[in-house]
Amino acid sequence: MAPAARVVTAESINPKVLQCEYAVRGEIVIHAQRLQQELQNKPGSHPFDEILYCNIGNPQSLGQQPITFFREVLALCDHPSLLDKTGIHALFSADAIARARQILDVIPGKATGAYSHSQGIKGLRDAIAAGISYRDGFPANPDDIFLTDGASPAVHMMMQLLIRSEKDGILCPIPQYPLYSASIALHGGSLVPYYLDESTGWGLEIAELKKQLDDARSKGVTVRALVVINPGNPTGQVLAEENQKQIVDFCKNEGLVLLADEVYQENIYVDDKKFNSFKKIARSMGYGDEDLPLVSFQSVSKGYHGECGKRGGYMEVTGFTAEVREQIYKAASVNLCSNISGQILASLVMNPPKIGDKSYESFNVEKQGILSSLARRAKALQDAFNSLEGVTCNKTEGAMYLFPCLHLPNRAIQAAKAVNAAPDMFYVRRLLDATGIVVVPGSGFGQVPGTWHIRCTILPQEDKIPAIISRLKTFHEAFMGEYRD
Ligand code: DCS
Repeated sequence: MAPAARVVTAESINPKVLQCEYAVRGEIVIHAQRLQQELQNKPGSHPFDEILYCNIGNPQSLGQQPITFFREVLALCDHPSLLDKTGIHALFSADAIARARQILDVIPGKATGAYSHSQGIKGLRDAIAAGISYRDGFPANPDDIFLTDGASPAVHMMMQLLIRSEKDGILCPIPQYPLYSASIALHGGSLVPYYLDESTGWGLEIAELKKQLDDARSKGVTVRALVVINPGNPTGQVLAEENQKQIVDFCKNEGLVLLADEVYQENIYVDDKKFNSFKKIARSMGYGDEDLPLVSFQSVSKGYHGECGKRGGYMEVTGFTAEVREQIYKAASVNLCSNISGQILASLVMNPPKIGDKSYESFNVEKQGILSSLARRAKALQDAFNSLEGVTCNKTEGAMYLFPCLHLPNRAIQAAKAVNAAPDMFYVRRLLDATGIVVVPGSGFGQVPGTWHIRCTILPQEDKIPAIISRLKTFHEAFMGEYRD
């Protein structure tokens, strides 16, 4: 009997799914996993003995330890009968015990295994709003907070809300973190690119925003929102306050929703830059709720805590009408609720131990230890990239990545063409095969046509960095030796 025709084929699924791309977990990572399997099955089968994953911002997968206070509170919330055990004070710090009790008191039924309110547990939203007010010096409203399973679902929710057809556009930075391009593709909208200026440290120019906006409008696209990632991914720049004010004014004047991706707000490595939330900037300019629709995305995945697998985060939604807010709430309620551990972590991230609390000192040692190590790693890798022939690398002021530019010789570009690969993919593939180092080609993030980049995280543990640098240098010299024009 002839095999039955398959009911679902690549041709018959939603074309928007086919169209969507996500390079951070794309082809090169699949190849790396294959190499890892080969190394396991046959040690010595490659010129390296381990795969070094510098492709994804996933700190704990590379050995970063979780913050003790956060995990103590989580453990106690998840297993509250521990709180009644004798000897509990020998195992957990007094303020973690107090915090867990406080959190359990605001969870209906004290049960982390129960669904919560679809926006997230009210008492945790109160804590997050208090944390935002403390950070910004302007009030925050717990009813504006929507707790989510990380920032990703929050971004999808906003795209779902704003995109009606391919005639709706979203202004996105190029290079950008591909969640945005993927989400816009999945929701059937149009990505309107604005280019960050590499020559000025990935500057965000208002003239460029205006040019791209006018261009999109002239093609009949209704531009609905502007995405700003600050600190930047993959570009690592931290916006100056003046620049942020210009961006706020631009959105206000042009009638755009400002989608502020602020997930790297704790990851700043230079003394002359500081994180300012867009809400703080807007409020400091005297703009209230009615002046500007603004969404701020925050996540437990990044910062010094890097709790990616716990899937926690929130969006703070301001400047929308009550009617629209109801619709956002309805969309959130279709998912029932975000996971409770993630909700608890989001409340902790926004309200960590304070000076005077029992855990403060040890907490601060852990936090500063991680952040200062990340700053050293960023600097060491940045210097290494800049020391390579034909490579220039802007400073990583914040976030978790370097995005060096590869000025590749023509012969390398031709060699890439001959195997049908983009030149940055060709380089990344050769790097992986020779060294086991996994980075992502710049094309996955978007780049000025004709320029080639790679994105490399700063996350491998510090003791691995010298070996990574030396492998990188050896590889690059050999590569240039082979292809130099
Ligand atoms: N926004 C930005 C700018 C990000 O970099 C990420 C994750 C997210 C949102 C979503 O994270 P969560 O859903 O976990 O909150 N960064 C990806 C990256 O570039 N590497 O790893 C993941």
